[in-house]
Amino acid sequence: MAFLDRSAYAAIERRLKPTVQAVIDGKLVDAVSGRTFDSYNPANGQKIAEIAGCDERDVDLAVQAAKRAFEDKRWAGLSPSDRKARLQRLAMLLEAHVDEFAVLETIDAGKPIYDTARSDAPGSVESILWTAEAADKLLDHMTKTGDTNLSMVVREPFGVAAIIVPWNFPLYITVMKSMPALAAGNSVVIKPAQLTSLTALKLGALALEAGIPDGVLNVVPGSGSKVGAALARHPDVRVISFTGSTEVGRSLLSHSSETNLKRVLLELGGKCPVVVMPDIDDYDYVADRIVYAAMAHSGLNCTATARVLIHQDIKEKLTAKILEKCGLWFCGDTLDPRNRMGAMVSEEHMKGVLDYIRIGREEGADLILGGRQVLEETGGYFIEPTVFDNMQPWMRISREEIFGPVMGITPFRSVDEAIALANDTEYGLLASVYSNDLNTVIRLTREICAGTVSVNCYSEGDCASPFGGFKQSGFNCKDKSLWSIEQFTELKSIWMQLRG
Ligand code: TAP
Repeated sequence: MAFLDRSAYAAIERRLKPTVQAVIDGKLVDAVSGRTFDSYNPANGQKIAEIAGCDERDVDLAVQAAKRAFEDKRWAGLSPSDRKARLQRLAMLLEAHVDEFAVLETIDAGKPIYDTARSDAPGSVESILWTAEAADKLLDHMTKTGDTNLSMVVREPFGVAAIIVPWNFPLYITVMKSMPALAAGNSVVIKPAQLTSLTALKLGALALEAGIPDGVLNVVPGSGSKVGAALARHPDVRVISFTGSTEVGRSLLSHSSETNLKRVLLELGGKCPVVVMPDIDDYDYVADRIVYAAMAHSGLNCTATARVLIHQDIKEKLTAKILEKCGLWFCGDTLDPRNRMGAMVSEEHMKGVLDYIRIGREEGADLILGGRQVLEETGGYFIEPTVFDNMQPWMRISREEIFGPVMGITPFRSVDEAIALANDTEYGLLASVYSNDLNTVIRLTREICAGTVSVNCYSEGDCASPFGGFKQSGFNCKDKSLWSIEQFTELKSIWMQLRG
């Protein structure tokens, strides 16, 4: 794709008028309490907006609006092709503002425009279009019966769906989770991460323009402990879809079990491995992909391949290439598309990542690149690309999700050992394997325990590929694909007696 230049993005930033109110029942509204919270640009520490600081009362208003909208069928009662047309209109509006969304995401989340203009914003347009197109392609079923019966199996929407979004892909995850819920006929209440609420709020405002009926798509900004927990406890929320930490995922399950047994769809963390076999021939390509997989989105990615497992025979040669490729990933002005690395989302998160780097050194891993905060003079929270060698599987930097631009290299000697190392984790979100040997590839892809395995590339697949984790990386949840729509429905059997 072609980027604009830095000055064009800066001009867009100057023109931005962020939506800062909640979107409830078709209106932009202040929080009932009148409270606001501040949003900062993590790349320079400057305040960019004061956002409605919602709490339980706003959640209740949004859920009641969503429930009314569901029950009077202003959305669920439309034909699927009508829902499709309105979602397509929303995608077209987003596309018309795609550069504004990219810039807004960049200043709100600290993500480089290199990521937001190339991936987050256009990827969100693509995701809405794909899901909209699928809305009228889903089929209900009939089962075989004798002549005197008719048996239909139909999918029904739940009603009110809550969508809780993390700060690393604020727009894309909002879209990836809420559009399938809407395509299936549910009404949604979206809670963005407090650190990064602006693109979800802008999307909520655009949805009104697109003809999504009032109350069908609500956005309630505020803290996880107030807004998120209130959604998880609310008796009229029937399904909740969440991406974020394992700890909060667990708490949502507890809230569900203590209240109305709402369905809980969880996409949690990852500590993703890449396995490189000694038969690879293109070291340049493989090193380039490994570094991309670890450093894209500044490493703030649940599918970042932070555990790099390399066959002992090629470790030295490939490690040298990896270090060379890391040289292309420098931190800098996030509105300049030449910079591929952005800032950590907050000072607190940056300190957490730096802590892990210290722990890795204390545990005895060899720090062979980076490891420091950089560009302190900007007021931003930048960490340079960081590589550890000889990371052992017992080390905390190998077992825990760091969520930053940090990769660790671990050698192995056999396919068995590679599989054991790859699976030596409580996570199972994504793995990548590199080999030219078909038998080895098949064995690795089948035996590594992960929701997605990419071969000779780093990829989460396209919109048609289901995305979700195994083990503690996920629970009940497949984002993207037709399954993402189905999971926002319940199967109903209708059995009829006919006159013989
Ligand atoms: P979480 O704390 O899990 O936050 C994710 C979302 O849940 C945010 O909207 C958050 O709200 C909300 N939330 C927080 N506490 C809640 C509660 N008690 N009830 C309901 N909702 C609640 O993740 P984080 O702070 O963004 O990041 C922590 C770690 O999670 C990261 O270091 C990383 O390991 C992991 N993480 C994983 C992913 C993916 S893609 N799997 C994405 C982000 C983070 P507020 O933040 O507004 O309070």
